[in-house]
Parts: sequence; C-alpha cells; structure tokens
Amino acid sequence: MTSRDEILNLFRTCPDPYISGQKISHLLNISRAAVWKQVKVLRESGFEIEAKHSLGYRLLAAPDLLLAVDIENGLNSRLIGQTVVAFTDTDSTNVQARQLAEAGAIEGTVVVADRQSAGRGRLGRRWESPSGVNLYCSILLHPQIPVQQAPQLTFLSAVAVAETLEKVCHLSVEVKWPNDILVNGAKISGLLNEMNAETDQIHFVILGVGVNLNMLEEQFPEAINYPATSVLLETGKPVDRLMFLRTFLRCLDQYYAEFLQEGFTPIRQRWESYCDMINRQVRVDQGSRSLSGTVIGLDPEGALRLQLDNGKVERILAGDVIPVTEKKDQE
Ligand code: BT5
Repeated sequence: MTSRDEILNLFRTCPDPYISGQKISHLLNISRAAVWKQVKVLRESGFEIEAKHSLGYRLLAAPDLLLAVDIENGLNSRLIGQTVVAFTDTDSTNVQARQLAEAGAIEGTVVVADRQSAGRGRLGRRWESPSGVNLYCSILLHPQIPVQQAPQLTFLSAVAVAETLEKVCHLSVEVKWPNDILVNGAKISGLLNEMNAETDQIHFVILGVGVNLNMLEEQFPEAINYPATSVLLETGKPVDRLMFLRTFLRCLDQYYAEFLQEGFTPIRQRWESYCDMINRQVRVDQGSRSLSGTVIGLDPEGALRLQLDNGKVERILAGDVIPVTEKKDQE
C-alpha cells in the first residue's frame, strides 16, 4: 500500500472524526512533512479533507475513484479481493492480471482500471473502455478442476454480474451465451475469461469483466455493431462504482466457493433462469459455418445445446448466437 492509501485507510477506519498529523506520522512511521504532502496529493485528486488547528484532519468527501484500499477495506470475502491492484490507466486488466499471475500473484487477486487503452473482447475484438465511468476488472483464480471444465467459470461470472445488476441497480437482466449480459436486448456487460493450462492441469484462469455503468450515449462509438447500453442510460441514475464492484466481488466469492463445493449444477440452473434464449430459434455463427436450431440449455460442461431442425442435438463450444424468432412456449 502507498502512504497515500495508508492515510486514506486511516481516515476510513479511525473511530474518531479527526486524526492529527502527529498521530498519522507516528502510525505510518513517516514525517509530518510527508503526511502533509500526501494530504495535498489526496486533495489534488478530488478528496475533500478538512484541517482543524487543534484537532487534525477529517475526510469530508471522496471522489468516484476505484482505489485498492477502498475496494479491499472490510470486503469480508473469503478469497476474492484480498489483494487488489488498481490502475488509473492501463492497456487491459486481463493483460495485467496475466503478468501478475506469471509473477506468482495469489488466487483471488483483483485488477481494476479506471480506463483501458486496449480493452479486449473475444477473437481480437475491442472493448470500449472510456475513463471514469465503467467497471473494468479481472480476477485471478487457481481452480483445481479438470481443464475441460474451465469454461464453466464464464457462467459463474455471468451469474454474479447479473445478480449484482439486479440487486444494486434494480434492472431486469438477461444472459446471452456465452459471455454477454443484456438489458432490454442491449449489451451492458461482456466477459472475457482466459486460461493458462497444460493438457491436464490448469495453471490459472483470469475472469475479465466489463460492465457499462455510467457510460453516456456519446461514449459508444458507432462501430459497435450490436445494441449497447449502460446502467445510467437504462435507469437515469448514476451508480456508485465502488459499491457496485464490492457487491460484485462478494457475490462472485460466494458463488466460487459454492462452485468448488457443489460443482456446476447450481450455477448452470441460475444461468438458465436468466437466459431468454431457451426454447428460441437461433442462428449460431461460427466464422465460416452457420447453424440453425432451437436452444435447449447448457450441458454439464457449459456448451450450448442446440437442437437442429433435423432433431439432432449439437454441442456448441464457440460462436455468436443470434435469435431469429420470438420465444416459443415450452411444450
Ligand atoms: C466481450 O467480447 O464481450 C468481452 C468483453 C470483456 C471486457 C473486459 S473489461 C475487463 C477485461 N479486460 C479486458 O481487456 N477485457 C475484459 P465480445 O463478445 O467479443 O464482444 C466484443 C464486441 O462488443 C465488440 O466487437 C463491440 O461490437 C461490442 N462492444 C465493444 N465495447 C463495448 C461496450 N463497452 N459495451 C457494449 N458493447 C461493446
């Protein structure tokens, strides 16, 4: 933790409203001048800090920043978010998480960024990541599961995002196989899970999560070829990014523990309850190949079960699913 984060931590955890410069200097083992300098830095980044002659400093207001110290403090999770690395600006949180994993970072490490200059989607696509409005984060996991079960973790993160959007933003959410979260038919969140493994052993998995929270209409480039939206555009109300992220991390932590204990079934059932494509006629585009059929659900490994027009059931492992009819009633 930097001195700046440590001072912020003291402001947030100290039971007294004011904390003197002398006490901060003593607790952090830094000079009074260094305390004053860090308070100045905090003020310059938008924190409102009152200074009273005989009492000391008091934090009055904090800006909408995602700081490691604020994310970690009192999160009370079992595993996820014990260590947080926060960037103001980075290429991609997935790239940073991979580097940290390769350097030995612990399971549950979370990487967040205020902005990504090279936010990534699947198949080399771009993820629009403007500054200060959304959530861009990556979570490092070391699951002791067979390699072929790793795709199940995408559904775990989808369910945690969907539930957080419902709980915090009161939105009605839909999931779209394999990695999209939609509101009113428009994409509000995308997931990019990446794995480092050998044939029979997973070294690590990175869950990459992008959620459009306070993004404005003009921040979506025209090049996005699929309807997209944000919480602000849907509800008219801005979301507190820190609160959203902390709720999401706690939710993910719970589901991951459940997944390790009970397996994929509870997650699969929750995901299917959010999926509006079941019993719908769809087209699946897989690069040069395109298939038509009715979505039946997920198989135990997370592949999409598609009943083709000739009755045969196909397991779909990758592709883009495009609905072609309204939902059919279950027979
Ligand atoms: C995804 O890919 O949906 C995965 C997105 C994952 C983003 C997170 S952010 C944190 C972490 N770090 C990263 O670098 N990535 C992850 P895909 O299904 O391929 O969708 C990409 C397509 O979505 C693009 O081609 C656009 O059409 C559209 N798109 C791009 N940015 C968007 C946005 N902000 N909101 C909605 N749609 C977007």
